[in-house]
Amino acid sequence: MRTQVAIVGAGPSGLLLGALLAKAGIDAVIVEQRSAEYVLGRIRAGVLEQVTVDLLDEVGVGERMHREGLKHDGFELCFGGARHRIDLYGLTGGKRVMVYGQTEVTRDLMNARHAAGLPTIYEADNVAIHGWDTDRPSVTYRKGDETHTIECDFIAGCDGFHGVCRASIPPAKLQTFEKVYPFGWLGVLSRTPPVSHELIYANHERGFALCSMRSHTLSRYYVQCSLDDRVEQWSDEMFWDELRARLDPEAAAKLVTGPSIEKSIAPLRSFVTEPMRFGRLFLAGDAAHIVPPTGAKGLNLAATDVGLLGHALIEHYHEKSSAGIDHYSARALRRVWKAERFSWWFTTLMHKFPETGAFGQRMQQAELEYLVGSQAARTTMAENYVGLPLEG
Ligand code: RFL
Ligand code: PHB
Repeated sequence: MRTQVAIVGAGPSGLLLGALLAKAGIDAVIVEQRSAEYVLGRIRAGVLEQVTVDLLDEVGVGERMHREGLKHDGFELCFGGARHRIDLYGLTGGKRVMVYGQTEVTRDLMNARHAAGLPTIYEADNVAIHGWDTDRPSVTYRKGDETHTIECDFIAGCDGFHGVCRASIPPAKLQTFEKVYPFGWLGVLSRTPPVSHELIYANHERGFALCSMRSHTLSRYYVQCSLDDRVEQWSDEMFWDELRARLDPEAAAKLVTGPSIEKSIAPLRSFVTEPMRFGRLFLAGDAAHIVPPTGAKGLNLAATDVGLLGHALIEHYHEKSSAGIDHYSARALRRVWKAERFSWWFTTLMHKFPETGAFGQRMQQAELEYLVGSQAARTTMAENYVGLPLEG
């Protein structure tokens, strides 16, 4: 088989890149190791920046998002037993975020791809990339008893943190930067109305908590947990008790609980690979970088990476210019590092770090009080949360 761009991974970055290329008449094949149902079963991000919303509109899959997504003009910080609002809309001159789950974004992109008859190979085994440092790259995979080869002009590595693309680069050709946090997030999805109409990020001496949502009837909650914890050790009742204990009295009293329909533990990590291009291979999304989820930036960075990459490839094919693909890595990394900084800062501000002791706790308290008392500090936080401009 021959195509112009072989995309490895059918998560949000691979599917969005496929949609951008298809709209420009560029051929692409997506190869995914899991089944479509498995990909849709992963409960992950919930908050979209305006740039992500714009990209989904650009490829024509925004209709359901605009109908069912929830526009949020602010969120709340909870500490010392009280909540304080960050007025995103007022502080950023009219910007907001959209609460619409990654599962739904993925479903919309998958459905559009299927309806257009575009090729996605699910359940591909032994996916491997070849010749990315030559003029004739290719991707191979096994399906049943047969090995298949896709010859292509470029390979897009959209295969997440554990994917094969970054792992295929000789270590001497890349530099990685990493910080692993000494805790995880235990997340629960439940068919209950959200405790509040906006998100609540809570700093508490027992640890961080987050109240989020997917709709008016579906809630998503998280509590900071130990990396040694196992999901099976956490009954629903224990989870609700712990969440309640970390909220202010009013939210704790209003919390509606119910059976969990999904429960999982995610480790927290900051990670960046430089560069994001190796000859004819481009990395995008979680394949190139990871942020801790506190700033809600992971999916948004994945979307802006493929926005830059998609437009660069279109420029290459339509205008015979390599400027976009030559600058892709540097342009993407500028934005990546700013989101890394914000996610690291927000994580550090909100979580319990046993090793920093009482001094660390007082520093968090002082910074939180400074934030709620200073419009300048709140503006900085708000402009990062709604998403920094694509360039700059
Ligand atoms: P994905 O979603 O991991 O998709 C990669 C795909 O590649 C496939 N794959 C392979 N395919 C073929 N061959 C191989 N060898 C392969 N290896 C892997 C995988 O099966 C998969 O289908 O990466 P992508 O597309 O770059 O998307 C990134 C986002 O998923 C991620 O950044 C976000 O979910 C992060 N994130 C959040 N981001 C936000 O912007 N806002 C949020 O509110 C937010 N909340 C979160 C999050 C991530 C979380 N977890 C669980 C890590 C909350 C959580 C709890
Ligand atoms: C989520 O709804 O899953 C979510 C929301 C905000 C975050 C992280 C995760 O910062």
